[in-house]
Amino acid sequence: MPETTAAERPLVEAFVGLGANLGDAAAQVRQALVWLDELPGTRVQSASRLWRSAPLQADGPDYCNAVASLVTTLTAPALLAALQALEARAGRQRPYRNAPRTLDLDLLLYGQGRIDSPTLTVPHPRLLQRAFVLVPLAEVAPQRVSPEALRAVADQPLWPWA
Ligand code: PH2
Ligand code: MG
Ligand code: MG
Repeated sequence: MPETTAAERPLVEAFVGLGANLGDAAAQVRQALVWLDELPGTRVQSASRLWRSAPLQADGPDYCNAVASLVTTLTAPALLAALQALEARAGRQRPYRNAPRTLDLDLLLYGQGRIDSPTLTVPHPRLLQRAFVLVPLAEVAPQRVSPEALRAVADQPLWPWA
């Protein structure tokens, strides 16, 4: 079978979590939103506000977090590879697990898809544990976040980025 071309593939709505806590974190998150919109076959439909939170199970400065809603013809593995390339473009280093980073781009949701491969799990496995993901996700896709899910992380402080 030949591979499908982008024109043949359906448009899928995907959600990406953005985070940074090294350098000018807010500028890097804003730059990443521009880069996401430039990916092949991809448009940023909307973005949440930028949020500040303390590192959760991690160290370093406060994080700047946001969530973007995309429509894309990229497959989930192709989108994941594109996100990793953008992290590298932002100078991301990985000295140890959950180290402070210039840019983190996590694929949170890919349509209604469920993916469990060695390299990709969708929905993101820690989605429901993190206020810094659920609160901005609820801004761009309120129907994808239940009030119970928000209540369960309400003890994690989060502030609009100044
Ligand atoms: N990302 C992590 C670990 N901890 N904490 C906050 N506040 N924001 C993040 O984006 C974050 C984190 C691993 O990716
Ligand atoms: Mg992450
Ligand atoms: Mg990540």
